[in-house]
Amino acid sequence: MTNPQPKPADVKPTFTLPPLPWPKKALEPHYSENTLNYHYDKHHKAYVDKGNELIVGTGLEGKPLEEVIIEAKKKNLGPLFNNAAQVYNHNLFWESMTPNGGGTPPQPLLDKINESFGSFDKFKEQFVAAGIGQFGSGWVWLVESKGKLEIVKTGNAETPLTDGKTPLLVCDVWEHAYYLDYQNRRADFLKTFVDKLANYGGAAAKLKNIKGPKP
Ligand code: MN3
Repeated sequence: MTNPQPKPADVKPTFTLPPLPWPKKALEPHYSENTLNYHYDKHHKAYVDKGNELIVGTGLEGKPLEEVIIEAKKKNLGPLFNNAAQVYNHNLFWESMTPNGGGTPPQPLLDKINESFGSFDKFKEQFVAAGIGQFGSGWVWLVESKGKLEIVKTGNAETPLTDGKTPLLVCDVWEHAYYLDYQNRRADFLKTFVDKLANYGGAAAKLKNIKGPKP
């Protein structure tokens, strides 16, 4: 343990750990409180704390999270980018799951999924396959880009935000995300995610919120 530097009371940290959107047991049996005790309390919090350490002196202190991520990438601040992006990615991951998740996506998301992937079943197959195909640590995303939906996979902390795409839904495929509940069975975790955990209502709301010309 290192002693934290005293901070002036009026300086708010740039990165904060937002509360989970549901009680820790709410996703059981598909995603356990035990996993969240590590994944949220330890892993996610560590990215918040490390990000707040690394941002000092960069001129990005106090900027919105998305801006820090994009600027850190542009300026080649690798460690700051990694921690800031991991804060964002985990925030979105918690929002991407909900008790009694899965089911059929509400409109207008369902129409866009059908248009972009052929059918909801094909979307789920492609999303699971992308997550299985991400070698090592990373993320699988449903994003909006130029009026279309896409499935994107990224390695480590990488996020489609830096490519100008709007994330709607994300699944964490780092081993720490699923190992306690699923051990090495990443495919089972991904199938459970799309069928039982995914917050399609939340993704539909994010799609509706996209600014700019509607396709
Ligand atoms: Mn994680």
